[in-house]
Amino acid sequence: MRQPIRIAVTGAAGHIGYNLLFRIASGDMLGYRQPVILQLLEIPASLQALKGVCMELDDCAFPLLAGTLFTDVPEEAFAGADIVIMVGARPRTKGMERNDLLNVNGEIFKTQGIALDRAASPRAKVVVVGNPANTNALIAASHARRLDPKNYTSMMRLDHNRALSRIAAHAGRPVTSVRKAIAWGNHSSAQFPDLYHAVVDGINANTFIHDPKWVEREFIPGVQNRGTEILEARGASSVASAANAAVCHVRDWLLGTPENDWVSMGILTDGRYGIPEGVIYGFPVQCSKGSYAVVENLEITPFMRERMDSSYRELLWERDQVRHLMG
Ligand code: NAX
Repeated sequence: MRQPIRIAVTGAAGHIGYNLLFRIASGDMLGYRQPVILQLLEIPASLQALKGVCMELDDCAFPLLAGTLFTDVPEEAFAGADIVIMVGARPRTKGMERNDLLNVNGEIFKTQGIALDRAASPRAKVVVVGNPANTNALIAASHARRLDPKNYTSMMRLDHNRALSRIAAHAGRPVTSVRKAIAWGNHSSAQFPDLYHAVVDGINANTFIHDPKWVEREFIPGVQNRGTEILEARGASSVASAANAAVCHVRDWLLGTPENDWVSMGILTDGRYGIPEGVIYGFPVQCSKGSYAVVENLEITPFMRERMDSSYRELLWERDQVRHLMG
């Protein structure tokens, strides 16, 4: 039997948490031979609910679930964690401006970033889901001393998956035929979903687009605003698809991306593709055995450049709002 992998999940009693934990414990994330220990964090007011979730996890009798702990103390949840999935965040409420949200949640990611750096495994891999995900990840990464800041990522995978699914529907092909979509930039409506490098059954996706206006009028805004569309239809935000995206993000990071494909991850910038260093930005990456590498040498047209820079400017603005929270 393999050694169990310790997975910390914050906001574990929330909606995404409830959809995520059972997927992890069943083996969907790390494979059906890999035992896991879940280390779950919540605020004190939600601990009772989290206790109930843990009771349900027990009742599943998952063969791979080697242990569960729940707590409201960040250091306890992060202790020795190999993977940290940071979902817990305050929702945006009525009357709250975007910079209020940045600050309220930024405080959480400062506190938890410090605790994480003290307590987690030095090789821990971190993915931030709680919004504004890219800037929250940046705040947590800025407090990394023992940990490698490159191991702090934000989740762009929901946007990536949304792009794949839309391309498949437009081309009239199964989603398995589509590869190499990209969600560049911020996880916000300023992201740039890119199908220009995508392929369908090995052929450039452009071949399947008969109306060039479809990309600008439907594909790009459709992916950018999908969260709002779901909120309106369901009366609640994306939950199961977000949990699924977190499963995909961690699975591919640890187990590797399929050959001749890539995924989108929010990672610390280093100047590549003309995006200056110092923000967490969505890039196409290929992963192997727990490391990732940015896909190089993709052609960037002026149309793409404009959208990529605009997403960068939004991230710069966000960073300015939370500078006082960064280490
Ligand atoms: P919920 O409000 O259902 O759950 C959030 C949970 O976090 C709650 O149980 C709350 O008690 C807990 N929490 C709050 N502060 C905490 C703290 N300091 N420490 C630990 N736990 C804390 O929201 P849910 O639908 O689960 O969404 C969670 C986050 O994901 C939100 O910020 C949401 O905006 C974000 N999303 C991000 C997506 C992405 O693609 N990156 C997509 C889906 C989702 O919108």
